Amino acid sequence: MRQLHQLPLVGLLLFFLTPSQLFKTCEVNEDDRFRLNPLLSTMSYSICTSEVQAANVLLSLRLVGIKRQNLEQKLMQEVNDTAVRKASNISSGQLAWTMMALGACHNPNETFIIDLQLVRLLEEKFQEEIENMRAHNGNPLTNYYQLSQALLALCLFSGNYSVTEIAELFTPENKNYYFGNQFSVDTGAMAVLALTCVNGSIINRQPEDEKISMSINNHTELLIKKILSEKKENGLIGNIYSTGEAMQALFVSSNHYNESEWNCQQTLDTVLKEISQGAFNIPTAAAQILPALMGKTYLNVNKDSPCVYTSVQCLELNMLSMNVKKKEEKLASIIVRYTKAKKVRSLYEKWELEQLSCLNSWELS
Ligand code: B12
Repeated sequence: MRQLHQLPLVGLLLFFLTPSQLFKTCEVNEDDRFRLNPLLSTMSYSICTSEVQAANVLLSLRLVGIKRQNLEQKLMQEVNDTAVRKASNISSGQLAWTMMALGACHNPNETFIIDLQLVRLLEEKFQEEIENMRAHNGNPLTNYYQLSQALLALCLFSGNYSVTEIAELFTPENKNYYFGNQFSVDTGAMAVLALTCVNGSIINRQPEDEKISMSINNHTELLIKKILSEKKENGLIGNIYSTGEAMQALFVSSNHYNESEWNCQQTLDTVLKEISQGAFNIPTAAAQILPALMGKTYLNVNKDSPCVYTSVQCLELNMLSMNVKKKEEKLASIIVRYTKAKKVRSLYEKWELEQLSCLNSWELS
């Protein structure tokens, strides 16, 4: 008999309160945020060529709360279109990404909601992956990264899946975590995120559930060990492109390793250096590293919470201006506008400080 599980809101709440699932993040500090500009440029200025890329970038921007009105609108249209017209024809991971991008948070003026039809479709695609594994020597239709994405989205959007089946499928020994003989850090990290969500959703804690939960917990612990064993001397985990998702996995499972095993700050510093050297010139790669640098994970996807936008004047200003002169002109004109608006005096003072620190950091770099 298939054991079905859903994630009600209460479950989500408990999940964040359960002491065994400790979240510990680190993030780029405010003064260094301008160093993320190249990522935003890559995401902003490249024309999205694929649905996956659009969903990836939209998800990333919404998770970290960076509002780019035109870009977000365009991406929203593109991803919405995928959900409405192409959902049946895309892969399990593509559908998961699409749903997560649309459901990352909620804007009052948006009409799109993750409807039950999409969730049911993803359940079907997930089952097709599993059936393919049964029929074809353990090989899914796509790969384990996508299987994990699908599970994560199902968990986040209260889809049905069998926790018993999950505990069997996601054992760390599974060959699908490897390409050749190499452990895929990206795949392991995505699985950790999915398993962490699933484990948080097991709320009944009947003896049977308890056993499954422990087994999933063990898988997570072993996967985290494998991920950490791929840590390089400079702090990267796997390679530069897998580091963001590995960081997310480590954020959500800090109960599975000791503080001495991972120096988050060292990883951040190395990634920032790589960014300045142009490592992330593909939108998907930029989109995959950004959330972790802002202390966010894919588990922060929450269709019921309003989208919160961070102050990014500093980033915007740096991007819009090609040199200090232009920057000063822009600053002056904005200051005039702000000075006129006396009502927002305190806001203005805060903003002015941000601009000054922005200019300083630009000039120092
Ligand atoms: C699964 C996977 C593969 C599988 C893909 C086939 C399969 N069995 O599904 C295999 C093992 C064949 C593979 C091969 C390679 N991969 Co690969 N792969 C992944 C992985 C883990 C998941 C991709 C996925 O399914 N995404 C989710 C779905 C929804 O998105 P998608 O866009 O539809 O996914 C497709 C593309 O990503 C494509 N693909 C996979 N790898 C690559 C690499 C490049 C350069 C391109 C253009 C496309 C591509 O295959 C996916 C399935 O159709 C990602 C990890 C990640 N963080 O994205 C790495 C990743 C995308 N791969 C990477 C690399 C480097 C490679 C190889 C160059 C490795 C090598 N040295 O041979 C080759 C190149 C393949 C190519 N098409 O040119 C890098 C890309 C780095 C970058 N510059 O952005 C990633 C990010 C891993 C990493 N951390 O280094 N890969």
